[in-house]
Amino acid sequence: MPSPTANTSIVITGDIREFSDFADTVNLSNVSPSNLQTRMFGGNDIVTLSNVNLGGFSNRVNGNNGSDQFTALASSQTRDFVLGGPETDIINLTNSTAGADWQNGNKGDDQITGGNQGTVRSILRGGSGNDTITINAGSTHIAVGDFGKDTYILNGAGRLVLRTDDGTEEGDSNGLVQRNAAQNASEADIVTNFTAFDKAYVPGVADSGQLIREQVGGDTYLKAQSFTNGTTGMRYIAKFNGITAAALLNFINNGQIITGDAADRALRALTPDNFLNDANLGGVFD
Ligand SMILES: [Ca+2]
Ligand SMILES: [Ca+2]
Ligand SMILES: [Ca+2]
Ligand SMILES: [Ca+2]
Repeated sequence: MPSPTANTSIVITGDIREFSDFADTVNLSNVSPSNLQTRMFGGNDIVTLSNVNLGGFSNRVNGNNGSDQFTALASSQTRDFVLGGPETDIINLTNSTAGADWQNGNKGDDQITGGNQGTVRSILRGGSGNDTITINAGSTHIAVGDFGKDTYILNGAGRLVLRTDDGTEEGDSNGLVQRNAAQNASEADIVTNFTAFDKAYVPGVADSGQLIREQVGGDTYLKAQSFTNGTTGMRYIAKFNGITAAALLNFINNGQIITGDAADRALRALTPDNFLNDANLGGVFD
């Protein structure tokens, strides 16, 4: 039951706060406590997260329907759990300096940007749709595009989980997210600025011997035609912009493109409960 009044929330139970179906503009620092599970409901909401650190995830907020925008206050030190919900959302926590945030765009073509910090990684997920995930310079984060044609912009250091036919379906607040790799080159994810500081995990592929490289111009597609769930036929895992096939082979040989059990474990570790309990996720992304 949404609040009947824009920019105003009601607490439904002891743990759930609900704003209105209108376009709310809110600063969660002005509501107390700010760590209730907060639903923004319909409308194009503009949400500034609270900078009050209450332990655990200090902001837990879902934009729900509408094209919603989420930002943090300057130098915010909170851990946050932000879901865009359906439609085109922007979750830009550049102002946050703590990291260890969970940012998931869910359905729609979303823009996800992680906090500016040195070593504590956030999880930046696109959900379904064609999402853009940005890691700012000087930061390191885990980036998961999920289904759709996603673009990874690696100005900092990334730990990418690329989608393949790995036989799993990751649930989110809006239901299942399909993970299959692309059948056509034009539908493949795009990775930009992949360097010696980045790693990419390829779950659902048994070993690096299954990986195929196809250079087109100055860019190289990473492909496979055999997957652990039994899928056969060529699939496009991602396009690495500005990377030659020889350079991509070097990344594979250097252990920066990770397949097999290590990649599957990394994907499976990405649950909110795991992450809340251990922001380092047992070190599977080191
Ligand atoms: Ca909304
Ligand atoms: Ca939304
Ligand atoms: Ca999305
Ligand atoms: Ca996506």
